[in-house]
Amino acid sequence: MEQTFIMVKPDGVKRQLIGEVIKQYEQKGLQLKAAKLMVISEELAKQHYAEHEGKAFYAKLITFITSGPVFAMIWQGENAVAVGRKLNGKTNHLEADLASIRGRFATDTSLNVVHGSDSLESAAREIGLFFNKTEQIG
Ligand SMILES: Nc1nc2c(ncn2[C@@H]2O[C@H](COP(=O)(O)OP(=O)(O)O)[C@@H](O)[C@H]2O)c(=O)[nH]1
Ligand SMILES: [Mg+2]
Repeated sequence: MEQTFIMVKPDGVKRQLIGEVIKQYEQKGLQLKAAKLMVISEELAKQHYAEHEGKAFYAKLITFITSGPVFAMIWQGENAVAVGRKLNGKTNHLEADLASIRGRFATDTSLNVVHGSDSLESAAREIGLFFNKTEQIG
């Protein structure tokens, strides 16, 4: 069993897509292990997106991800990391499969509705950044 960190980004929360995202993950058979609505601090945003520091879109990304509430979640299941990437769709909304969350709802590569961990290592790191042990269902 794997766990992955999935987050509805500020654009998705504003557009009332939390329920839609949860529905996709539930219908694909993953189990919800933790969830919370929160505003990301600049410090947490920089830790979460440390790999992108120095890139052209970095400043815009930090501003965007801290611009309003996000809905952070842990989902568990077989191949949860790969399933999450597939359900979310490709980063660039023009390349995302039209059946994926980004393919259906993203309007821009920056405003792409959801985040999903890209590996088991990232998932463990991101889960640790966002959730205490007491917030997770065992
Ligand atoms: N404007 C812009 N934003 C980008 C670009 N690449 C990535 N981003 C943003 O930065 C986030 C993190 O990038 P990345 O880890 O590569 O993509 P992800 O793992 O699919 O979310 C993406 O989800 C986008 O919100 C880009 O080329 N242009
Ligand atoms: Mg990524």
